[in-house]
Amino acid sequence: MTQTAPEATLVLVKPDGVRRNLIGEVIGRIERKGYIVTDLKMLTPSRELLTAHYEEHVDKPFFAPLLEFMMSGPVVAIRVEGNRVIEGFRSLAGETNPTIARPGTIRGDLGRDWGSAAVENVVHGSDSTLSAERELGLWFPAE
Ligand code: IDP
Ligand code: MG
Repeated sequence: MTQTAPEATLVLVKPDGVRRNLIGEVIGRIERKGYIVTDLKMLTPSRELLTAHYEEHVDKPFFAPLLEFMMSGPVVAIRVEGNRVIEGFRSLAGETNPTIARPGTIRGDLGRDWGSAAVENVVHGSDSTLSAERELGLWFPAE
């Protein structure tokens, strides 16, 4: 039986998740689902990295607060592998807005509206093959 190489996605534990000591909780859910962590690092991202990462949102009204939030402390960047992991992690993460994200999801169980200008929702996950490749290249550049 032939098998294709597993898909990879970029997961970020955002600054709110790190501040609230949820790194292990997020990684635990990824691992219990059966996906494989293949690379990981902690860093406080630069404005340049975040501008490239969130390029599709540069013209949105929430872009400036989003960058301030994402630069407000360390994040954990994780490369995760598995068949259909891009879609699978988005499903684990739940909807963008943590107020209405379904219970059972990371954002639904662990997030809420804290009244900040940027939506704080614990995690990021790539939304397509193209963005996963682009984002993994930004956060885990080849040496
Ligand atoms: P996603 O993270 O679920 O893919 P996107 O629409 O790509 O959601 O937005 C990127 C990030 O920007 C969100 O995760 C959230 O932190 C923030 N964000 C999205 N929409 C808003 C908004 O309307 N106001 C403030 N922040 C937002
Ligand atoms: Mg997105």
